[in-house]
Amino acid sequence: MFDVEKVRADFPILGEKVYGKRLVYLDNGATAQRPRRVVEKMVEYYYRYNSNVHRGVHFLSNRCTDANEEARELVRGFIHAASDKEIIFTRGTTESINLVAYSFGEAFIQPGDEILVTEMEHHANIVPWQMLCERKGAVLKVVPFLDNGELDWEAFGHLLTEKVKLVGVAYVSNVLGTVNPVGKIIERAHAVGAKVLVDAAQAIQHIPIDVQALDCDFLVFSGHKIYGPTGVGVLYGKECLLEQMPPWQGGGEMIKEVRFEKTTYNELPFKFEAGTPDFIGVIGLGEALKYVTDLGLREIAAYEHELFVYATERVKEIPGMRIFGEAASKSSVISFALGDIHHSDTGILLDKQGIAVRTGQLCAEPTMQHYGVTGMVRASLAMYNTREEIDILCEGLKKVANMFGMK
Ligand code: 7TS
Repeated sequence: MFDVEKVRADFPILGEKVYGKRLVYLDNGATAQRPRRVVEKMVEYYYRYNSNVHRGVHFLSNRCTDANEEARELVRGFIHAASDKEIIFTRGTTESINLVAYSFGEAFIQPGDEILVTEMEHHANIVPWQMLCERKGAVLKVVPFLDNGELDWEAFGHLLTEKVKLVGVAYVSNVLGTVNPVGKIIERAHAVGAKVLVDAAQAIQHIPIDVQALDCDFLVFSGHKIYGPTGVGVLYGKECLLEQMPPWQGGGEMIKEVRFEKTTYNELPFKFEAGTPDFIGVIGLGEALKYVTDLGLREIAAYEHELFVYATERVKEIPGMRIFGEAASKSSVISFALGDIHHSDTGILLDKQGIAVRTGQLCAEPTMQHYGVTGMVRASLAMYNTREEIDILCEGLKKVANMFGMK
């Protein structure tokens, strides 16, 4: 049984008040909160063991190195990768995608090749590919989505030709909440020889992931959306591909031998981890994954699904409500407009009631353009949210509607 009150007690911030009102935090898609044990683990390492990794002979350095590599093993196990060599630590989803766009691009992309992304991607899964296309004379193609928020499967079929070398797709859209059929996409892409990068930034915290079962070539996520620290993220890549890709940053730790005539590179995963990494962040991420694993991702997913269904039903009851994205398979995100009230006004008036939501373009301008809107209001749920908080959101929205004279 998932005990939400017990989970909430692990997150000190949830007991905070804003403007004298109890905080209702519904901006988890932007960043989730951290449980006490993640912060405490990091504090412990800062206070007792801090020392640079992979280079010391002394006790502290070895302790941090071991903890850093234990965290790598935790990530490997969490996403069921075949080897620790396939787990690269980065600053986050954005950096992971940029790494692949640069390095995969250098190794595999020729003029005229195509990169396929979807219309519902976050900017982080659009702009690095545009930069790659500009650098290499490749072409970016876009799979549209239908008004209900589902991918246009027919269009995908037409666009997926042998020219496509890589498909970049969000597992879960940060705006529409759509859970894309990544397994099917990967199968189809592989049939024409294309590789697939799965952006799991909004999936890792909600859906159990097995990269070997999915057979994805790359999968990326950020620590801070799965109750870990900011400034650390993961790139999973198949070893055979990572082996063929050049390093994207040069510096300490990514080398085997440095000579002015020629430098040779370290083995995986270190080839892609130049410089001092955020090892305390990595250790914090490992603790966050342990925390989630202890609670049980399946139990979390079941609780969140039930809460999401309740939230969708309640929000829909509000007169003048327009929800963007009603895919058959959806997760944890409800983006909407309330009548013709500007999204910022709705957000600010909810904020005054202690309710934190995100407003604006949600780093997904093409998705906004699809619906012809300048922005949306988004409530995004985490495992510690409750039905009571959804009720507070709905009451808050009704107050906003009243203030604008909506019936
Ligand atoms: N991809 C998706 C699907 C995302 O939702 C985000 C962040 C990113 C990539 C980038 O992650 P980062 O950790 O590197 O910044 N999404 C959001 C959001 O929806 N609101 O704020 C950040």
